[in-house]
Amino acid sequence: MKTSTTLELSQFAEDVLNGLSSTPKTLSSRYFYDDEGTRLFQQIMQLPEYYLTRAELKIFAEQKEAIGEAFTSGADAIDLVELGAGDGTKTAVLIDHLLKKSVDLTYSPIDISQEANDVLSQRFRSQFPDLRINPHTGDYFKVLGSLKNSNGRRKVLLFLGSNIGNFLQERALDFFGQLRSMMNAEDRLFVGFDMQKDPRVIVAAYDDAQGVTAEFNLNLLRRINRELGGDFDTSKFSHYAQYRPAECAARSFLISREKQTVSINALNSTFDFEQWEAIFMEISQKYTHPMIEEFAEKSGFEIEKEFFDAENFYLDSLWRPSQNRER
Ligand code: AVI
Repeated sequence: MKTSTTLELSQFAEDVLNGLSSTPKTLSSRYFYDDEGTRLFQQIMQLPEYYLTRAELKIFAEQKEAIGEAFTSGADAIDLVELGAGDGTKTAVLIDHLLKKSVDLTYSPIDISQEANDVLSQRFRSQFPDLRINPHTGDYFKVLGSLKNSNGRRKVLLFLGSNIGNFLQERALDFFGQLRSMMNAEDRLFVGFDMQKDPRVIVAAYDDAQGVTAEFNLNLLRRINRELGGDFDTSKFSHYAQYRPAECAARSFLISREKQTVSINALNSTFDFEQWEAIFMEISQKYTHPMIEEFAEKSGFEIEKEFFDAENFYLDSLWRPSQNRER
């Protein structure tokens, strides 16, 4: 890597610079979701190989009664607070059920993207005219900090889609610990976990036959071209997905098919790639039950109730703050 001047860089630019200067090279999957990436992810969720979304939706559809009871047990009113809601399809199933049960309910999606919040709120306003919606745009923890102790109602935090799987283990533990510190004793956390299963099923989910996941990864190179003036030729990279069963971790890479040099104007830099050199793009962690128990315990929670699909492919786990760690 060669950089000639010191520049004032955006967070994206800085992360790309650091990632492509590391050994091995890496790019953060956090940046997958520009408009095109969001569209490709919507397509992934429809793929026959990508079982995660269907499994979680099935849990919601088939167990909404029990989930609703668990959310409301011991509470007169609940505020559903969703961290990174996406298109809200799964949450809509629960909201519909809770409204039909006349539960005193509000819904607060939190997203870093104003546009994502606007689209979702608009959709839910027309789908559920009686629902009170309070969208918040910004960093999860800043928003949650401002919501702590704001009223006497139970907050149920939703973190669905196995989004936690895209965090490295240490960061995931830290994330849960931070959530815990922003919760009151009566609040709950509802987390979606993709479970360990036949490795072939998992690899297929991240290496689909139509190549949509490959495009999803390559789109980050195109995003660098668009936003940072890069000259990646995406035909010179191919997507490679692997699953390591002993670590329960799926990882995606982009492999440089030839020796090449890529330049990125906004970074005033060039980056050399050897033939077959890899860029590490994404981890999608899978879980065993003991791993989930350990997470809950180490971050100050007790598992209250668990909702599996029929195949045990996926788990939505409801956690309450442990009493002995009250802050
Ligand atoms: C958003 N996240 C949970 C997805 C996953 O399964 O790790 C992102 C994804 N990457 C490739 N396909 C889907």
